[in-house]
Amino acid sequence: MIQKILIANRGEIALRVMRTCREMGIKSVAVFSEADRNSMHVRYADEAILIGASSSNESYLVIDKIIEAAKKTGADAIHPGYGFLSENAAFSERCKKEGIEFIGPDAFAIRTMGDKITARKTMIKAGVPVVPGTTEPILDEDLAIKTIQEIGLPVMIKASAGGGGKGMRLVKDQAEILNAIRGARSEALNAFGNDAVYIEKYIDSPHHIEFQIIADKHGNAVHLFERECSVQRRHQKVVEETPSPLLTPEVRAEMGEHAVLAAKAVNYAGAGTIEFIMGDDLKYYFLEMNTRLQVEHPITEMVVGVDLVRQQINIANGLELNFRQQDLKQTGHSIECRIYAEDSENSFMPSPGIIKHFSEPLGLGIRHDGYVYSGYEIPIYYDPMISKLIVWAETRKDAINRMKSALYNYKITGIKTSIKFLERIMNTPAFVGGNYNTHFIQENAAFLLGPNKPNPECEDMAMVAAFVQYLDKLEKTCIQPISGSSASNWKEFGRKRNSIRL
Ligand code: MV4
Repeated sequence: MIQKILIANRGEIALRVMRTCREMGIKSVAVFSEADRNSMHVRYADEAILIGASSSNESYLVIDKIIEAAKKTGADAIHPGYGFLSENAAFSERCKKEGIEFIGPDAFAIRTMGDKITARKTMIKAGVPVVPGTTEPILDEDLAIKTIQEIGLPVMIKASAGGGGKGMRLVKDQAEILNAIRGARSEALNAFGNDAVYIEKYIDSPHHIEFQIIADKHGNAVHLFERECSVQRRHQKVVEETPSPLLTPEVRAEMGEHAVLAAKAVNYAGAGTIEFIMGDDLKYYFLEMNTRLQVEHPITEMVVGVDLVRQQINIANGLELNFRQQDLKQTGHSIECRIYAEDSENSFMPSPGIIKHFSEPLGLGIRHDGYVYSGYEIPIYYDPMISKLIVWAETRKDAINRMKSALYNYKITGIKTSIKFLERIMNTPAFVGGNYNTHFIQENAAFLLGPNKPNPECEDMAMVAAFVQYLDKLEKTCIQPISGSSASNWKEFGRKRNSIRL
């Protein structure tokens, strides 16, 4: 049985995993970068190991350093959290080779689902509905044009190595086809080192609905119902809720069965998520599988009453699931709001810096998964999400009211946050009415963005800051962090935007 877990992550998710470790009597090991010396996960863990410089390329993404830290501390398992190495097949494989339990799926499942063309083929074989489209990479342009004529415009061209919105092109006109394919292929090659692209029929204004699944190493798999994640901005989720206001009991049951089939098709073990897109006609299609614990997992925990991290650890220990599908039900309603260190009044400019005062809301049905505290300086190097506010109530209406109240009681000074923006979402008629899709933020922009007009200059700076992380990943960053400066480097990135090759 696992005695000690190294958490190969930082921020709120590192703390989240450690809390369950403590409950289970399992020791926790934190790893941290230079920028995270004062981070809460370092203080909370039983042990902590410095693994390198601030850039995640030199710390949280370096497999050798994580493995070395696990060996040094005698950790028998590694929990990767989300992001960083969580969906890295080579990392899962390496842990196995080193005799360290990877708390997540094996390399086969990660690889199969990571390659979207292979995932589509696997789903078709398993009887899971996929978006009408191709199942082989587009190599021949004439054939592509013919195929698109058969599918019918509009279509989406997607990178097989992509996902989460990266490397996608919408094609509305016949005349755009060739440019879109060539553009998508070169973009994909550049970003992923793989230029395979495929074609899907475009589903207009879809809902994003995902199913949580867990599977043990003995072939048992169940779903823990859905999460409605249609409130997104630039492929970043902002609000998630469960149950989905859209689903009927029949469609929910059928989607759940398809989600379980999807997991079984790759001999999945662990916690995972099957993403579907759904049209207003309630027709749904497999989009991709996330082979990790997700940011929004708490709303499932609130409504189903299962600790997903405990389940992951039990599965890693080789235990059988101790419940069956018919034992699970949804009780009440849960909503999660993601709090970002960004200025939603000002084109979502990143807003790192020192937190002066921090006090989170408390009370019945309120859960706060965070990591920042008064006096903490939010580093520029990582994701700007600083916490997740999760509420539970008996009905959707009560949950919205509880969320409004909790947001009102959430006080953060010293930096800008998205709290006001989230309060506006909770007051938007389409959200309150439960009739919204992935175009929600776009369609309600005037109401959501308040009196300030978007500033194109700021949009540009926010884009650049977001891009720096991406470029960093590609080892193409041409900006050096300003060492020893307490000034916000995020703003510096904005000022230096002209020096970045985009
Ligand atoms: C689509 C689509 C419409 N039709 N595919 C965006 C993220 C990536 N996972 C897939 N995405 C989409 N794929 C077809 N065939 C629309 C989107 C999409 C979207 C999907 C889920 C949540 C938010 C979205 C926002 C814009 C576009």
